[in-house]
Amino acid sequence: MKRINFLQSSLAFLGGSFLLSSFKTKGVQMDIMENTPFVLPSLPYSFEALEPHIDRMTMEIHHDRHHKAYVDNLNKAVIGSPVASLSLEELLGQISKQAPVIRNNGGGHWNHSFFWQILSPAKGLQASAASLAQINQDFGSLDNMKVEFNKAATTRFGSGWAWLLWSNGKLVISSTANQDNPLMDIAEVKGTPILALDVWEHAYYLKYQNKRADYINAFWNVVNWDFVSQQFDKIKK
Ligand code: MN3
Repeated sequence: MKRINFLQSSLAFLGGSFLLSSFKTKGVQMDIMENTPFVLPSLPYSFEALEPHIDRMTMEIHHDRHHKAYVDNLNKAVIGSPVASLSLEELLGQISKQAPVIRNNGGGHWNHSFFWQILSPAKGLQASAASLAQINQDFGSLDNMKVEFNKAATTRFGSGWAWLLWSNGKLVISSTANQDNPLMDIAEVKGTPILALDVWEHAYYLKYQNKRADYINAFWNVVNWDFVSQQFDKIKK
């Protein structure tokens, strides 16, 4: 009998409504032959949906090759090991005890699964009143938050991510190297992300080449503020 109870990714992504709790699902019981405790989620929109801000080919390669490789390599690394029974978030919370291959690919899987939900082709989305009030309290204004976020994204040397996260009772900006994230016990700034931007060159180089700042500016046109606000609301509950 196959006992597959994995991340329920396809369900979690229905309707563009992402359930972060799916990442917490302790459901990696599986038949060892199945070999897939972690699953590549579908994009909740088409590859070209974010054009002209993020181009079709970048999205296709980014999702189908880069993200898939993180999932495949993570599965290979955990199969048959005691950590195969942990949820992804549990794994990230004790990443200091894990091999680099799990840190890199586990982070890569979580970060990209989150990032696809941060993006949306929908026009006119806005931060909720509650999240906007918190942003105003912690940054002065939405524009100031963006300035600080852009700075973190621009100045992250090499490959990494920029974050807006809830940390110690307030919203803060941080950036991490490679596929690290604020959920990891080794993170300099730990907390719960509500907004993220991938600043690896693979995320923008086809369209923007070395002009990372142009990619960062374009990103704000495709932010899914509904999703961001939902992440904030979950934290405040
Ligand atoms: Mn990437």
